[in-house]
Amino acid sequence: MLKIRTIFVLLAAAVILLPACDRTKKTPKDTPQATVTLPAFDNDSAYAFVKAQTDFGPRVLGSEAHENCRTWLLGKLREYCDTVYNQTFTAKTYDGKSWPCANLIGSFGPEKTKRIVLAAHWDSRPFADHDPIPANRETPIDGANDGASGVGVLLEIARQLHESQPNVGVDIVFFDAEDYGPRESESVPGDWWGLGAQYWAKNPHIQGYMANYGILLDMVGSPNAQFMQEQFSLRDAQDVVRKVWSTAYELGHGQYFQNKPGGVITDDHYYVNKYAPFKMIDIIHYDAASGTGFDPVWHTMNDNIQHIDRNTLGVVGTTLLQVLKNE
Ligand code: AHN
Ligand code: ZN
Repeated sequence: MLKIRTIFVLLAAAVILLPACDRTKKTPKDTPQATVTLPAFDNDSAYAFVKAQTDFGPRVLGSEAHENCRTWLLGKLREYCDTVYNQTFTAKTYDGKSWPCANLIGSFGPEKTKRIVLAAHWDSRPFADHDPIPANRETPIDGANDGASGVGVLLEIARQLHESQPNVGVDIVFFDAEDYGPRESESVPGDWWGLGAQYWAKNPHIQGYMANYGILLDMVGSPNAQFMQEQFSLRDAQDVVRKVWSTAYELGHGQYFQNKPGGVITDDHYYVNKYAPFKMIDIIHYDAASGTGFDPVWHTMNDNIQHIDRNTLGVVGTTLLQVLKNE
């Protein structure tokens, strides 16, 4: 009895005294306050993820680098995501060849019905057909910007979501066989670009798979990139374009995400919009002055890690994290 009463008295005293103690214990101004850490996109980490891919060498279909990079990407997805799918398929390219390929999918909150797809392609182009030096035009490219930049941003997003998940479900999709289209000098009728996206849109990783919308990243690593509003995205999902561009504007990234129409680009999102039951937009660097509409290094041997600006990766990654948080 006495013991219980003693404990009670002590507890009561503590309740009365603690707030008083708090008032007298002033926190010095230079002492960091205990705060809840919100997920923050790490530009350096995203850059390291881009470099890790280019360090394998060109991730061209059928190459050892392609296979090694696939293994590495699967490992990273398994480290960060709740569920991972290795969707293998055979890609038949315009030259009559067949290649073992894989779309790689990492899901967060697989039980959630409201879902957003974030995508990029992880293969790189087998020939630098736009290189200014003719002797380089049969050489495979690193694709630091064309491929690896989007994957790098999404791996960093996956790393952040592993720490703190948004309310919405997220599926990160790395498409294979995007960039084995015919050379500029060739004209081969048919849909030879975005073979992985075509396969996934027709054969989703889960039967009856549905998302609210998708966002594709392609060439998101150039210094001072300009993301104009790609025109298939405007045609098919103008509301998503508005949402992403206004989020970027609110974050102070209006210089990158410009409120102007850009190119008309048959990218992976085009095939998702054609074959899947939901719409996807494309965040892609647009350069009206380059002649191709893309970055001057596009499909050249200069599309390497030297050309990647971690700040641009950060602008895109921060915008996407905010879009997810707002859902
Ligand atoms: C063309 O419009 C020829 N290609 C757009 C798809 C692409 C290639 N994205 C990156 N490389
Ligand atoms: Zn390309």
